[in-house]
Amino acid sequence: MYDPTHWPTVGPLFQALNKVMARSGVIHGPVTIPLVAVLALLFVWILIRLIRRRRAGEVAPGEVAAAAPEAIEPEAEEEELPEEERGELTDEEIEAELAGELGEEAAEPEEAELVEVAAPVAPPIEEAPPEPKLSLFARLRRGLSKTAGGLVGRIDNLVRGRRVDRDLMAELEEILFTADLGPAAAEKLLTAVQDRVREEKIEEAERIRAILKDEIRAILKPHEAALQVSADRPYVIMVVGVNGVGKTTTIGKIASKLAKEGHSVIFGAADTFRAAADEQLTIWAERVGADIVRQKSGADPSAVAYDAVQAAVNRGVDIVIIDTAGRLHTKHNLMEELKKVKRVMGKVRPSAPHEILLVLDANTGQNAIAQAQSFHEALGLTGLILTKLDGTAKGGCIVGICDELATPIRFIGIGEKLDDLRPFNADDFVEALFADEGD
Ligand SMILES: Nc1nc2c(ncn2[C@@H]2O[C@H](COP(=O)(O)OP(=O)(O)OP(=O)(O)O)[C@@H](O)[C@H]2O)c(=O)[nH]1
Ligand SMILES: [Mg+2]
Repeated sequence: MYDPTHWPTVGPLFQALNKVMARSGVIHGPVTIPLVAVLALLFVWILIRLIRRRRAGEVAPGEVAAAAPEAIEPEAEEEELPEEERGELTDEEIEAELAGELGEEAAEPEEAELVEVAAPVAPPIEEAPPEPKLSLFARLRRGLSKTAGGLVGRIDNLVRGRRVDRDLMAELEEILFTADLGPAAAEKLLTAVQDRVREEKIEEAERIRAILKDEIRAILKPHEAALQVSADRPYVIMVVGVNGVGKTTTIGKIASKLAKEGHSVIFGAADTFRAAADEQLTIWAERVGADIVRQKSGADPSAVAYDAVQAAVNRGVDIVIIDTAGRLHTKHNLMEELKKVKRVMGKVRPSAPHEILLVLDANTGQNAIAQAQSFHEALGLTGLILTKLDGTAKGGCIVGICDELATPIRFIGIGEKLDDLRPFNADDFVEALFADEGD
């Protein structure tokens, strides 16, 4: 039997425990000692774990004693606690503490904010590295390949391995007059070939190719004249042309170039005729970081143009570009409307518009010459832009246009991307047009 008198030296706690055990009659004798020892060890083990966790920052100071008995599943209990009861630390304090512990890593949210602020509002304009000369030429060549198929390709087929004779000259005449050059330019080129053949007594037909190349270069060369923005402010550019030739797209591309040169730009959405025309221009304004003046659909285009120039004056903007609705050059009233747009801008600034650019679609072929003549008569063009030279067999019309009009060619369009609008360079153009298949 268990005898409590055997344990006179133990403390009052053990004595009380012994009494309870003895009365219960369930546990007898020395079993009590190991049981107490196991409980004590368990208590010490829990205590050590809590201390370790506290050092690791998992338990708030002051929680150790209270947590000890239930500390076996502390994490589960923490999750169940409502947000406001989860310790004394607020979210800000936790962040501050993390910042202290993690050092630089804790600065991450601030960095993210900075990136957001610095990010451009509009999609970035691609900053492609400058293309090497060869690649630029290759792209123009690729763009003109169909043109070459139309004019130069036919000449190549004609002269290959043949001698100059009456038949050959008749076939050459037919090619030149059906190649979108326009009758005047075709006549001029034919006469030049006949003269050189006679003077130099040329017998090999293949030499005709070089003669034509020289003659075409001579026609195009005087038309090289890049767009130069003078010091007069605001510098006003008005863009005109028939429907769908690429006016609005070209305005976006020009504005992008000017903005990159450091000029501020404002658009005048004077195409109030076509639904969604101003939205198209607004998208470009966002892309290139330009301002835009627009009015409701159907408004008087000359009023929009007037407002745009006036806004540029008020805001000190460098360049105004006026987009106009596409129109057939044969429609008298629509051409009169354009004259009015031009006139009212002169009321804000007598020198405005400084540039009146006609956009021509190279696919139009010979009709581009008639368009250029009509727009020039009505407005007095200062420059031409020939778009869509990529993938057309009718690019030869550029020769006819240059032969008929003294107007310079400011740009050529060889695709839909931003950098597909290029200043016109006669040498590059002729080289690309006459490049051999393997080039
Ligand atoms: N392939 C090719 N497409 C072009 C070029 N320039 C413009 N375009 C495309 O031609 C289409 C018509 O362009 P817009 O700028 O809307 O023409 P627009 O003259 O303003 O048309 P309207 O305002 O309706 O008279 C668009 O799909 C342009 O992307 C070019 O050089 N090459
Ligand atoms: Mg347009």
